[in-house]
Amino acid sequence: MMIMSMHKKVIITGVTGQDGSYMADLLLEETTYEIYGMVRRTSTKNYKNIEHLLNNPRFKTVTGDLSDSQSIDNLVREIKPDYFINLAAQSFVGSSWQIPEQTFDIDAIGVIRCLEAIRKHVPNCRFYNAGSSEELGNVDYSPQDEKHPLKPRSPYGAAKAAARHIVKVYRESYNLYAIQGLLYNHESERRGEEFVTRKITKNVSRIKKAIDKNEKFEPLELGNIDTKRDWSHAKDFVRGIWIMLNQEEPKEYLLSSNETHTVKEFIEKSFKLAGIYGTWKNNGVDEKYILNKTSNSIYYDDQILVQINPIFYRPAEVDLLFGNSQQARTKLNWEPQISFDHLVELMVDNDLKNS
Ligand code: NDP
Ligand code: GDR
Repeated sequence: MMIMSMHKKVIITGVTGQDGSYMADLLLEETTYEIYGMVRRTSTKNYKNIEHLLNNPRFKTVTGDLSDSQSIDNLVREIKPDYFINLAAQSFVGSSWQIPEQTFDIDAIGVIRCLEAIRKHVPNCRFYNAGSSEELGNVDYSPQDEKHPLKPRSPYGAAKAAARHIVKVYRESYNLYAIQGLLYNHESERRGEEFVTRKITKNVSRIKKAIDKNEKFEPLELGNIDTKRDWSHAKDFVRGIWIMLNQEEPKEYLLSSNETHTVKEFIEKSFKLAGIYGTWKNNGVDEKYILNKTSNSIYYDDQILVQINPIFYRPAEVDLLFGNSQQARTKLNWEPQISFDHLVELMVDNDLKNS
């Protein structure tokens, strides 16, 4: 494969995912660069998030896998990218206890594979790796800033923390522009359906449809709903990543909304936006969100909207994440545009319309 171009070239891994697809959208809109979206071989294509890009002449899919160093090396050698944005990962914290080796292989060793290819073939390429507030784990103080120690609580968090160290080692050893942002939770209409926000909004839509038709419905089942997260919209965060990658010096920043909310709050807001009102009863594993009684349906009596299923509990939980992104706001002139309330609204509306 011989690739000649006047335009700068960007490799985005994880392009079929939430952040990768928004990053491709952003760069196609705001730059003239050529985007190489790395996809991995799957039996059934999962191009839902990038379908709208497939006819764009500046967007190409290329095949590679973070578990395969040869594939990464080949892509970097052939494309000679100006930017390499690594958004691919085993990104689900809950699964990282079931597949710890695979999680570490992709989320930590995979980063070495990218860095090695860059060091060898394109040392001037700017590299971004997706870091996470999960690296901070059971936090020492709130809100957390860039100085907070790494205290991961999951194989996923440990892998991302290891990646942070290796990115720093390569930056300092080989003088690479290699950084790992520290990003708090970000969600969207493209969020994977197993993450709690999307799981909630999809199920609110399912329950809303049943209620409208006077049909019985199964409750939404969740794990620990008292945990607190600092949620933003993914579109705001890919913009932050791009600004971070285009500074004079390679410096790492924390991106967050600077607010924290419980999973319970997310549940209540989502149901309310669909016109469904409930009341919490009991505590812990017996806690339930019960549909408020109205006069117009037999099924409206004691219908459970949400209940706890301990299979969704994690072996170790991160109870509270609450970021302080003041550095990014001051030095990068970055700020999220989409509020928590607006995020929930966008996600609920989208699922009510499309699922
Ligand atoms: P998604 O789960 O939506 O996307 C993950 C992407 O990685 C998918 O495109 C997936 O491909 C790809 N992928 C998984 N394994 C491999 C592999 N072995 N080789 C190549 N590609 C692979 O994640 P997000 O978009 O939400 O997150 C992007 C990055 O940011 C991840 O690294 C995540 O850990 C990190 N992060 C995310 C946060 C968030 O709140 N969203 C917060 C902090 C960090 P496929 O479609 O084939 O499965
Ligand atoms: P998180 O996101 O672990 O913060 O990782 P997730 O949405 O999975 O969980 C958030 C919180 O909700 C609790 N929870 C449940 N979670 C899921 N998925 N399913 C449930 O049924 C459920 N019930 C309760 C969880 O225990 C947790 O406390 C996300 C990912 O995007 C990572 O890749 C990223 O690095 C971090 O955010 C920052």
